[in-house]
Amino acid sequence: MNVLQGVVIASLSGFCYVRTDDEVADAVESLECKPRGKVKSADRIIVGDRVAVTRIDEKTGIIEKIYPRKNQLLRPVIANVDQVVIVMAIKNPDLNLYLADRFLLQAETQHLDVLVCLNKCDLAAPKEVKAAARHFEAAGYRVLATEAVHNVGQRRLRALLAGRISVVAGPSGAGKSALLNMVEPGFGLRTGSISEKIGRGKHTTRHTSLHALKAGGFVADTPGFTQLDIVGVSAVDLASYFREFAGMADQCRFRGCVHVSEPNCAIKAAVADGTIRSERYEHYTHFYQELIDQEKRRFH
Ligand SMILES: Nc1nc2c(ncn2[C@@H]2O[C@H](COP(=O)(O)OP(=O)(O)O)[C@@H](O)[C@H]2O)c(=O)[nH]1
Ligand SMILES: [Mg+2]
Ligand SMILES: [Zn+2]
Repeated sequence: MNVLQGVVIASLSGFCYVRTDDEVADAVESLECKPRGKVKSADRIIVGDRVAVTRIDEKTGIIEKIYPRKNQLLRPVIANVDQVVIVMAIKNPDLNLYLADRFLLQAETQHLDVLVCLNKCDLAAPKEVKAAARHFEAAGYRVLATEAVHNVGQRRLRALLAGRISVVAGPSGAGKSALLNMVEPGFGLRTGSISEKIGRGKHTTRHTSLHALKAGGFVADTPGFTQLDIVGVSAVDLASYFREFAGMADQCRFRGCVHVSEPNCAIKAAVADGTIRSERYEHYTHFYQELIDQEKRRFH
């Protein structure tokens, strides 16, 4: 029997669509599959799952096995995600660093690699782009300056997506779909202004699916983190999700210092001398308070 390995790229009305590893790069074909009975009862198959498939004919197959998941995002539901690409426009919509740090926090809580794309760089002076990039770089993140509509950053983004499963995240209108189209013009994803988006979308159900890249790997066409609540984090652990805090926290005077009102806090000292950016610290204290409020509500 011909058993193939592949990745579930979509799941619709009881069928899974599997892209097998030996699929020629240009083909958009996938096998329409049903799981064998014993597989079905064992676990729900989700997009991103690696599976073993027996081919029945040209177009269909049977899923024999689901391989263990490396991880699983809940919103959108997707397995085996390697990285999140956080897309922020420098203008239109205006760059919102608070929102960006919220996206970063979510990526950290899910233990995902992060790439930040600063998009629409054509709409700002280079000086402005550099200053924005510094916010992320100082926090320990890779930043790519892009112009989706002018193919700026195309080759580098392509290389960073190759061979991995990536999810894009970022505010509506930042250029997520445009960037994916830049990487792979064949995707033909819909792009548009925010006002155009409000008009449509209401009646279109959006299913999570993965698009295969020519260089190998996949990207999800649904925006990552469709819910921006901070979940699965306790206030006392928040600092561990701020990369640039990590190496310093053990120098605080008090064990269990949460870097808010304690004296002799190494994090606050680092903010004062400019080692940690004050915006990042400010956002930390916002999130901290939000988590404390959440915890209060839960226990009273
Ligand atoms: N000026 C400029 N416009 C862009 C750029 N990237 C995307 N856009 C435009 O921004 C709008 C929103 O893009 P879209 O990809 O739909 O954003 P999404 O909501 O994040 O998927 C579209 O009208 C795009 O043409 C860019 O680099 N520069
Ligand atoms: Mg889009
Ligand atoms: Zn401290």
